[in-house]
Amino acid sequence: MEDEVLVSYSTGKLHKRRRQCSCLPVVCFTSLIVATCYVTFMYIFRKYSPVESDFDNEKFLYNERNFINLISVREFKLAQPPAPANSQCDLVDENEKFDCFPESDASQMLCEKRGCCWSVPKQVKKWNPIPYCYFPKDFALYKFVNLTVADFGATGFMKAVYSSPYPNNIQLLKIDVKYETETRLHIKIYDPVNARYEPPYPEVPVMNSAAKNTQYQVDLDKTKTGFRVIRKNDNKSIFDCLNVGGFIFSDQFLQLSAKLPTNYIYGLGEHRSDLLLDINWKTLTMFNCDQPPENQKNLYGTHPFHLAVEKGGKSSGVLLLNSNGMDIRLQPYPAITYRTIGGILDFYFFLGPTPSDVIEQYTELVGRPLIPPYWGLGFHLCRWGYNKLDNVKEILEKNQAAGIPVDVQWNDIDYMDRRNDFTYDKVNFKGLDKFVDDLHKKGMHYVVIMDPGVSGGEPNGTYPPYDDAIAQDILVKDFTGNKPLIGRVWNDKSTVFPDYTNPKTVKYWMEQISRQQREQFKYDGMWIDMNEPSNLVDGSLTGCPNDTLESPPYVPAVVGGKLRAHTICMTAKHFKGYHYNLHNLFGMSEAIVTNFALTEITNKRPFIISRSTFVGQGKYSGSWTGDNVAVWDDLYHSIPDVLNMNMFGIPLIGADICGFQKNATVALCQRWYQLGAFYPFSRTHNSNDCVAQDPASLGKDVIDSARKALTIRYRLLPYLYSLFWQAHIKGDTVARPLFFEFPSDVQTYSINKQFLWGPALHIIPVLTEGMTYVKGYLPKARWFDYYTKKEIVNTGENITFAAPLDTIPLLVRGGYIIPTQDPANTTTDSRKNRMGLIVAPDEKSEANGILYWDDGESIVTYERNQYNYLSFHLSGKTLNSTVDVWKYKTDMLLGSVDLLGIKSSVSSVVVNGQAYKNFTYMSDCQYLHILNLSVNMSQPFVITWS
Ligand code: MIG
Repeated sequence: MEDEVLVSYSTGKLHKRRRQCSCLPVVCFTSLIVATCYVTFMYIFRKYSPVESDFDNEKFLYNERNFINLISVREFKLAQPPAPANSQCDLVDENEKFDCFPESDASQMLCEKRGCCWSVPKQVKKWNPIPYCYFPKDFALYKFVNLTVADFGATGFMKAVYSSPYPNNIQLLKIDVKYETETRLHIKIYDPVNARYEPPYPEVPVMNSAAKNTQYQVDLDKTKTGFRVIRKNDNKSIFDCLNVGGFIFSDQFLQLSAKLPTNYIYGLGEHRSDLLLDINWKTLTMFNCDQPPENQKNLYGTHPFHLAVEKGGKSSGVLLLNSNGMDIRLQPYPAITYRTIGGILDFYFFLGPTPSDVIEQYTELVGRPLIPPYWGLGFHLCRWGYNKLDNVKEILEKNQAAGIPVDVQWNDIDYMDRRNDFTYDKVNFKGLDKFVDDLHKKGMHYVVIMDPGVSGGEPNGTYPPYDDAIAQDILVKDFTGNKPLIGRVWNDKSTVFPDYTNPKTVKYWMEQISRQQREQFKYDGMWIDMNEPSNLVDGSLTGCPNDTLESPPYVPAVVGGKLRAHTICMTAKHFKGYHYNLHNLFGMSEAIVTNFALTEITNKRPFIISRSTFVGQGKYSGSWTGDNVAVWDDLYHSIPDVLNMNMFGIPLIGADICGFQKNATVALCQRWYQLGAFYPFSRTHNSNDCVAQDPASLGKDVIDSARKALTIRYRLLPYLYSLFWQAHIKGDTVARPLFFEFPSDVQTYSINKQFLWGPALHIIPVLTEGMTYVKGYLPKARWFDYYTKKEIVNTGENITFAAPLDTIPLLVRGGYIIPTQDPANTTTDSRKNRMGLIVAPDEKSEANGILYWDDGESIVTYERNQYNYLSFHLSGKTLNSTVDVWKYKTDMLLGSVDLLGIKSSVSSVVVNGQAYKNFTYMSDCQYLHILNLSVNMSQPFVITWS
C-alpha cells in the first residue's frame, strides 16, 4: 500500500511508473538523467525559441507535445508562492476575497505560507463569512507557456511555477477552447500528459467542426491565468476568471473562481433552498447522499449547472462537467468558486439569451428528457408500510370509491420477502400477481421499489440475484479489486452492489427483472431508491483502507464529515474506476441500465423514478425530492425543488404529497393534494411509521380537495403531455418559474411560491395554514381565472385571490390555447373521452396552442413518426386548427370550447360552415362556452362567432 498512497489514482500510468521507480533503482537513475536532460533542454529551448513572445506558433505547439513524455517522468519540486506584497492584498475588496484556506485550521502563518493575504474583515460579526485568508490580486501558480488561437477556439499550455498547498500538483496543463455551436462554448482544462478521470456519462456530443458567428468570444491573456467569456452583443463578461481567485490543479484539489455577471443565480443542485440562490457566502456541496432535504446539506443528486439571469433578462448558463465530490461557493462579488476533488475542469457555457434558451442548450448537450408513458402523468398512490396486500387493496378501493382518479398503485420495500430485491412476501402479499393482473385489466398500472443492492446473506443457491451476480462477476469490488464490497442496507445480513458501470451488468439486471416479471408479477415501472448509493454502515462491513481516496487532502462539506459516511468505500472498484470518482454517477448508471432493461423487456416506454440523479439523467428517468416532512415549510419548498429539477432537464419530478416523514394533518393535506396535483409527477407517499395520508383515509375535506384538484389535472393532461413532448424535443421546462416567461420583469426573479405549467397555466397555491385567500404577483399579460373564466384586472401589484379550502387558484394566460380532455378515473379511460380547448386571447384577440398525441406508451413514437400534431389559432372571431401530422390513427373528437375574454355578446356560432346552437354566452364574465360538439379532430376545423 505504501506506494499507492503516493500515486495519483486518477492516472493509472503514473501509478505504475512510480511503483517501478520505488522498487527499481535503475529506473530511478534513468529518470534522473532524463529529467536533468529535460531541464537543460528546456532552458536552451526557451532561450533560443520565440515561444514566449509568439502567440500563434504552431511549431512550438508541436515541439511542446514532444516534451510531454519527458515531463511525465520528471518530478518538479516547486516551492509554494512567496508571501504576497501588501499592495496586492489591499487591492482586494471584501466581497472579492476568495477563500485561500477552506480548511478549518487557518492561521496567519499557514495562510501566508500559501502565498495568501491575511486580514481581519472590517465588520467582525459573531460569525464572519468573509475569509481572513484570501488570494492576492496577482496570485498565479501557473503561467502560459504557449497559447494558440485557431478558428475552432484556442489551445494553450500552462506550466506550474509554484506549488499549491495540496499534494501532487499537475505540472503542465492544457486548456482547450472549442466553439461548439453559436451558443455553446466548451473550455476544458486538463492534464495532457496523464489522462485523468472524466465522467463516462452523460455522453456529450463530440464536435468536429467549429461554429461560426458565435455569440461569445473568449479572452485569454498570456500574462494572466484563466480566461474570460464575453457575450459579443454587449461586450459583457459572463464568466471571468482572469486572475480571479486562486486557480489550483492538483491531483485531488482543483479550484477555479470566476466573477459572475449578476446576483441572480439559479440551479446548482441538488439542494434545498429558495429558487433564487443566496450568494451571500454560501457553500453548496455536491456529493450524492441519502439525506432528507435540509438547507446547506448535500442531497441525493449532483448538478453543477447554474443559470445566471441579468436584470433585463439576458441569461447564460454554466456547467462544470465533473462527477467528483465538490463544493461550490457563491459570494456577493458576485462570484463562484468550484472546488472539486478529482477529474478535470471541463466547462460548458450556454449563451441563451433567454432562460429557456439556456435550458434548451443545456439539455441539447447533456440529453433531452424522456417522454413518460401517458399513465405516468396520472395520480400515483403509494406508501411505505401497507404491510399487507389486503391493505393495499382496501385503501385503493376506498379512494376510487371516493372519486379520486388513480392510475398507478405502488409498493415500497414491504412487498418484498425480508426486503430482498426480486422477491415478494408470499404470506402478506399473497396474490400480488393476480392483484397486478387485475390492475392491468382496469387500465391501471403498478410500480415497485427496487434497491440497487442485493442481499449478500442468503444461503448459497437460494437467491439467484446474488448467485448470478457472483457467477457473472458484476459486483462492485472492495479495494483489492477481487472481492465484492460488502455493505448493509435493508437486507438481513449484508448487501452487495451490482456495478452498473460494468457492461455485463446490463444482462444481469435484465435477467433479474425478466425472471421476476415471468415468475412473479408484471410491474410497469421501477422506483429505484437508495442509489446514492446509501449504505447503513459507513464504507463496508469491514471498514475501508486508510488512504488518500478515503481521506483526501480536502474533504468537501459533506454530511457526516467523511466521504464514505452512509455510502460505500471510496476505494471500492467499479468497472469504470474508483468509487471516489464514480460515486455521484451511481444512481445515473443504475437508471441507464434500468431504462434499457425495461425497454427491452416490456417493449414499452420505461417509467423510472430514481432518487439519486446526475447531469443529464432526465433522458433516462424521473425523480422525486426524497424524504421531505409533513410540515408547511416543506409544502412551500417542494416548489423550488420541482422547478430546479426542471431546470436540470428532469421534468418528471414531484415531492411526496403530504410529506414523507411525520404524521400529516387534514389542513396540510388539503393544500398539499392541491399543489401536488400540479407536480409534473404526482404521487402521495409516506413513511411506515406515519398515519395513512391517502385522501380517503383523511376524510371528506381532503377527499374533496384532492378530487377537485386531481380532476383538473386529468382534464389538463393533454396540455401536460404536450409540454413533456416539447421538453423531449426542445428541452423546455414543464413546470417553470415565472421569470422563464417574463425574463425582463425583475419582480419575477425571486418568485417561487407561484409557478407555471408551460407558458399558459399559472398556479398560485396556498402555503399557509388556515388561509382562504392567497396573494400573488401577476406579470404583465392578460390573465383569466380558470374557474370563473373572468379576466383579472391586472394591476401588476400583489393581487389577492380567493382560495376556499377546496380550491387552488389557477389562471390562464392570454395568448394561449390549452388542449384538454374530459377526465376519468384513469388515463386509460380519460383517453377515450372528448377533447376540449380553453382559449384565452391576448390584447390583440389572438391565441395559439398545440397538441402532441400518440398512443402514450410505445417507444420512440415521435422519432418513428407515429404521432399526431395539431396547432390551434385564434384570431379575432375565428378559431381554427391545422393538422400538421396525423400518423397515429385514433378517433379524436373535439367536445367543447371555452372562449375567454369575449367582450361583445355572441348570438351565433358557426362550426365548419354550419350554424351551431349549443352554446352559452355569459356577458358578466365575457365567456363563450360551446359544448356538446363532436368535431373530428383529424381534419382541420374552423369555428366562428358573432
Ligand atoms: O431507508 O424504502 O426515500 O421513499 O419509502 C429508507 C423505504 C428507504 C427511502 C425512500 C423512501 C422509501 C424508504 N426508503
